[in-house]
Amino acid sequence: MATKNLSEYDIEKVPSARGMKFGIVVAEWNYEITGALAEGAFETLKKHGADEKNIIVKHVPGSFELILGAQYMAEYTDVDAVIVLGCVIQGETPHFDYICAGVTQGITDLNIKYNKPFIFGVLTTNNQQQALDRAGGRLGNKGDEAAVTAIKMVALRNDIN
Ligand code: DLZ
Repeated sequence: MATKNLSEYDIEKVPSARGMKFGIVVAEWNYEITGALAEGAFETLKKHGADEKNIIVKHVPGSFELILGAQYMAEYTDVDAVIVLGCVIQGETPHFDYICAGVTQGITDLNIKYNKPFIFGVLTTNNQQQALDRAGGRLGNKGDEAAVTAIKMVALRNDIN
């Protein structure tokens, strides 16, 4: 099965992000990748109507710190959704597995704890090329996908609430 292009989506199905507030937490580890994810997310939010002043971008050292960074964002700001962006590349030790498991569970827990969308924009790849392909390369940008997901989840909350 061909891998989906992460930047291709049905634009008609994306609600307006006007008036919505977003936090973006970006891991500095593998910044060549995560910086591109952040740029993609930021531009996609703006493209759909979010105001720049309603997008807070903060950095944390590595993907493991994304969880607490995202929690700070929820505790100390009034954002409607938090997008977490990181890139964990398989190395020679099991470190990869521990970080991926920790971040995945941590972000899952935050969704429930805060009753707010925390969007998982963490690339977990076998090598650098796979990450580049998904950070604005031939398979699009995971940051774009994360931004669209965040908008849709905030719109869902607004619709139901
Ligand atoms: C230590 C480490 C390693 C080996 N690999 C990555 C990685 O591929 N991607 C990433 O975002 N962070 C990595 N880190 C850093 C950890 O996420 C964390 O910052 C440190 O273990 C300190 O808690």
